[in-house]
Amino acid sequence: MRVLTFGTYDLLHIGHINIIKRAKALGNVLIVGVSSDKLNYNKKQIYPVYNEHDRMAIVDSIKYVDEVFLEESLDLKREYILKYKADILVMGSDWEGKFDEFSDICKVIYLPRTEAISTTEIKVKIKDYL
Ligand code: C2G
Repeated sequence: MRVLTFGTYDLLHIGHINIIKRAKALGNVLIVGVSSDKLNYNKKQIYPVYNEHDRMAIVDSIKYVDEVFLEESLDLKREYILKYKADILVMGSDWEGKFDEFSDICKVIYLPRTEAISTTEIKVKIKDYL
């Protein structure tokens, strides 16, 4: 089974690893769409701390990940699911219900988020510490 998931994965933390590990356990090949710098800027008006090349290299070096590609737009999910021949789309529970429209071409699974950690919280912590 081919599993596909998406995310920015900026300042990689245990919440990211937990979902990637659980996503891989649902199949035998895990493909990760890493959201581009431009996509993030358009969504949040802020660039990630690590650029897209570094984020892709970091995610690609995780032992559960078989393949990475650059997710250029939030509106191309259907195209990516078809292109990468995904059997399962996995997203964190913060996206619950948002991708149900793709259940005509693959299984859509939302996994619970890891509590009490996020890239935003890490940024705030570092800022306060300094
Ligand atoms: N995540 C998690 N627990 C956390 C933080 C993140 O399980 N404490 C999960 C998210 O639910 C997501 C993945 O880790 O599935 C990547 O998270 P982000 O880098 O924050 O990416 P996100 O903003 O969800 O990007 O096209 C999809 C979007 O770009 C998704």
